[in-house]
Amino acid sequence: MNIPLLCRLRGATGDFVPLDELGSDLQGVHRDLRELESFGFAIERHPYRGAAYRGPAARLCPDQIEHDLGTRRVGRRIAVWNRVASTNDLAARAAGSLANDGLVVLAEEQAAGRGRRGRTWVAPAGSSLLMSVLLFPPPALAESGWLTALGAVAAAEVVAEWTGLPAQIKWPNDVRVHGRKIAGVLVERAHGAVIGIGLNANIAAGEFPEGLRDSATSLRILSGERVDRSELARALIRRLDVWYDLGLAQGPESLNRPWRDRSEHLGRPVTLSTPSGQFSGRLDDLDLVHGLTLTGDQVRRIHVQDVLALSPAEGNEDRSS
Ligand code: BT5
Repeated sequence: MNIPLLCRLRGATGDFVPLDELGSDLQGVHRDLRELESFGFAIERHPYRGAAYRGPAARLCPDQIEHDLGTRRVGRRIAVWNRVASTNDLAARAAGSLANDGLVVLAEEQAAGRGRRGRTWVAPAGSSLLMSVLLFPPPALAESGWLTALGAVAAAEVVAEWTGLPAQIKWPNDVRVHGRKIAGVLVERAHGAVIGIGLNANIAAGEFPEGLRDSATSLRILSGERVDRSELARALIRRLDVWYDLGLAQGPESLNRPWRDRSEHLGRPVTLSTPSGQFSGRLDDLDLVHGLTLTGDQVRRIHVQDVLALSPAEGNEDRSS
């Protein structure tokens, strides 16, 4: 597919581009436009004025996602599937080969999308980003707490950028806007590590199952517009790559700042469940290496891996699971 031509049309922000500006071989330009149209891109043609971009394809476009991606590791290989059980399973299956480090698996639909502890992830076909990334992290980055934070930070940044709204991380793996969940992260470890991310892109309010209507949201609901999921996938892959690359170069601490900045809980009263009991206090610091600092009757440091659950100790803001 001629993606540079697509980019040229998109760059004209709705204006017509004369066909001779799209290439010197006019027959070739017509062929490339037909190919884009038959994939599903909306292109308007005019006999004299040329062609104008009118909207993205309804399905994910692998060529568009890969074009000029510019990442070092995440997205070195990209596989787009129509319907799978779970993208996490496909990514895990590719872990037999180190050459698949950075593999991104995307699907239009999951027959058995999952959350943590046997919960399900709901996404009408073609509505969301359902993405899994296979990585072979060095020991310092291999903790599931770090990998979960990586997925959550990257997803929150993309949501904030695309909506202009504050996107925050609810411990440990929810990305929320105004208290409603827009993305979730599921890290699974086998040989290698799989970071699974579900991000609600084009789900309309009425498309959520009854039980999620008050707790979930999507980019479409927040912005009032359908989003181009291929561009969204590119943005997410790039953010994952930036933070992972920084982690490789500078160590796990490098994710602390964005993780703290996006936390819903920092500076607030929380209750932590740990193997040695429950503790309440103000969450004064979040550090992926040194743990959580809780100030209550005394100051405690609790390692990220020892936090079984964290819940707000004030109000009733905890609307998603
Ligand atoms: C998660 O689990 O939030 C992790 C979700 C990870 C999904 C991705 S999609 C790609 C990859 N392949 C998979 O099979 N999974 C990953 P958890 O914290 O357990 O939250 C699950 C709960 O979130 C459910 O029990 C619902 O209450 C809620 N939920 C389900 N679908 C949702 C949605 N689309 N939007 C908001 N909330 C949802």
